[in-house]
Order: sequence, then C-alpha cells, then structure tokens
Amino acid sequence: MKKQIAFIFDLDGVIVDTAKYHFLAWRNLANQLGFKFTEEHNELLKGVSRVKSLEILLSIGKVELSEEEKQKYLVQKNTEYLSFVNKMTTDEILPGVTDLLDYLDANKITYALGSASKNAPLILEKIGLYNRFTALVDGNDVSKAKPDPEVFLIGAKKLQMKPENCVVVEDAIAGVEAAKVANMYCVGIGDKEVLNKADIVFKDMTGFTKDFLENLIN
Ligand code: B16
Ligand code: MG
Repeated sequence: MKKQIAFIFDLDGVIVDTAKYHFLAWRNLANQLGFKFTEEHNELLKGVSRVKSLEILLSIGKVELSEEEKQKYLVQKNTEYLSFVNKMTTDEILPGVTDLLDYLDANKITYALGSASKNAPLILEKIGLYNRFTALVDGNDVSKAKPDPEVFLIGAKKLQMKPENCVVVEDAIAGVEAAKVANMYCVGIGDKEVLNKADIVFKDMTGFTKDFLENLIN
C-alpha cells in the first residue's frame, strides 16, 4: 500500500539559486561600509533570516551600527536584491525541480514551501510556480528562524499531515536541523559532509530519481 506523504521545500538553494543575488547585494553593502565580503562569507548567510544575516555581516566587518542605521541598510539591501528578483524567469528553476513536482502531482502527493525568505511569494510568482504549492510558509509567517522547527511544523499543519509523514528538502545546515527536530525525513541538497544530519543527501535536485521516489512512497 502507498504511504501518505507530503513534501516541504526550502526555496533558496533547492528550487532556485537566489544566493547569488543575496551575495551581490550584501557585498555592495559591505563595500559601502568599508570592508570585503567574499563568497565564503556568503555561505554563512544561507538559510539565515535577513536581520540575522546583517548581524553576521556586521560582525565580519567589525562594524557597529545603531538600530536606525540597521533598519536603513536592511531596506537598502532588500531593494537591491529585489531588483535582481524582479528580472527572474522560469529559466531559473533549478534542474530536476520541474520533473519532481510533475511526479508529485501525478501521484497526488501534496507539497508546501518552507522558506526563511520574506520575498518567497514574489520569487515563486516570477518563476511561475506560485500556484503549484498547496501551502506556503515563509519568513512572514514565522517568529522563530531555522534551526527552530516552526516553519516546517506550520507547513505540516497546513498540509494536514503528521510531521513524521513529511519529507523536507533543504540545502542549509540550519534547515536540516529544523527538519530533524520536527521529526521529518530530510533530503539534503549539497555536500554530504556538510549536511551530515540529513537522512540522505543529493548533490542537486536531479537526485530525485523515479526509483528513489517509488521506494519512498511504497
Ligand atoms: P529575505 P531559504 C533564505 O531562503 C536564504 O537562504 C537566506 O540567505 C536569506 O537571508 C533568507 O532566505 C531571508 O531572505 O531577505 O528574502 O527575506 O533558503 O530559507 O529559502
Ligand atoms: Mg535554502
């Protein structure tokens, strides 16, 4: 008999690579504040909320700002980031994603988004996937950021599924931790050594073969 399962997808690093746009906007801000910000530094911001990202960036540059200045720079960074997002098209959907969603639809398996990004609805609209998700949970819906499991637990509730029957797809360490704390099966996307708490790790979304999916639901 087929198991009743549902999927919850992270956005950045799983469905699209928006990290490259976050990087450009954060780097410009760092340069403006007088220090260098590298791709390596950018790794520390993956899966992390916007406010926490600024804190990390400021600690890298050893810069202290008032609350008012922080708010101003958060708006500035997001405005620049949105100028990239507004140019996104369906071409930016990562390889393997459309095939996976098609398989889930054909097998009546529902799926939600579980992202830290407050811009997630706009990004999904830009890449033409907004209407495919049964539920969306994003940075506007949560009070506690990953690794807290809140984002995925709300997702399970919206999908009317028990946490243990949910499969989370995540590319960030904090997201993998959140999924495991939520008692969900977690597929990591990226490096096996880095995402070592995930149940299985694929290097990218093409890892979701038909065989793997059939084993998961049977
Ligand atoms: P925003 P995810 C996360 O998306 C990004 O990985 C992270 O780098 C970003 O700071 C965070 O969203 C907040 O994004 O500024 O758009 O609200 O991986 O959780 O889908
Ligand atoms: Mg991510």
